[in-house]
Amino acid sequence: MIELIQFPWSPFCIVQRRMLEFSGVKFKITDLPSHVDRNLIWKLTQEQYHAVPVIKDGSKVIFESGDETQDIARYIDTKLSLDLFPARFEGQQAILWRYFENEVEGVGFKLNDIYFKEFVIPRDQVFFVRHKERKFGRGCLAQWRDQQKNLLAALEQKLLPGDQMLAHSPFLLGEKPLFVDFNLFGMVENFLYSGHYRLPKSLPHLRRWYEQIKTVKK
Ligand SMILES: N[C@@H](CCC(=O)N[C@@H](CS)C(=O)NCC(=O)O)C(=O)O
Repeated sequence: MIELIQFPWSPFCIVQRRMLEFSGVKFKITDLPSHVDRNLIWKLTQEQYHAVPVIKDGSKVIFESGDETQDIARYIDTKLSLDLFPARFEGQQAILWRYFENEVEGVGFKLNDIYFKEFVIPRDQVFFVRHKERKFGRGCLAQWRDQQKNLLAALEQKLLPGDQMLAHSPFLLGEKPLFVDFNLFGMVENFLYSGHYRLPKSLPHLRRWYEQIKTVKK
C-alpha cells in the first residue's frame, strides 16, 4: 500500500493526498510526529531529504529530486494510470504549476501561517517561528498579520487568471482534471486550512471548480 508521509496543512502534501484520493486506491497517511522531528523521512530517504511530502510504496521511496520536479506526482500518475500528464499539455502544465507554486502559494501560506498557533502543537511553535524567521526575517509572522488585508487582495489578484480560465471549462485545461488542477487545489487548500477564510465571491468560477476538485473521483 502506498504511504504518504506529510503535514496535513502542507500545500505540496495536499496535492499528492488529493491525487491519491482521486485515484480511489487505498493508501496510508502518516503525519510527521512534529514540525521538528524529520527522522522518519531522513531515514527513509537514506539521509538525502528532510522535506515533505515523501511517498513509500513497498521498498520504493519517492521524493523530489530537484526544486523544479514533480517526481512524486508523476510516480503516482504512472503507477495508478491517472493520465494527469498527457503529452499535449506538458508545456502548459509546466508553466501553470510554477505560477501556482510560486505566486499563489507565496501569498496563501502567509495568510494561513498567521494562525499557526491553532495548528502547530505548542511544543513546536518556537521551531515554527524560528524556521519562518530564518527565511523571512524577524517578526515576519506579525508583519503578515498586519498586512492581512493587502495579502488577501494580492491573493485574489493571483487567483484571477485561474478564474478566467475556469469560466470556459469545468477544469483548468478542459473537460477533465489534470495535474495542474490538483496542484492549484493544494495551494488553495493550504490558504483555507486555518478555517478563517473563504474563496472570494469575485471568483465564482474558481469557487465552483473548488467544490468539484475537492471531491472528484477518477
Ligand atoms: N518542491 C517540493 C517542496 C516541498 C516543501 O517545501 N515542503 C515543505 C513543507 S510545505 C517542507 O517540508 N519544508 C522543509 C521544512 O519545513 O523544514 C515539493 O513539491 O514537494
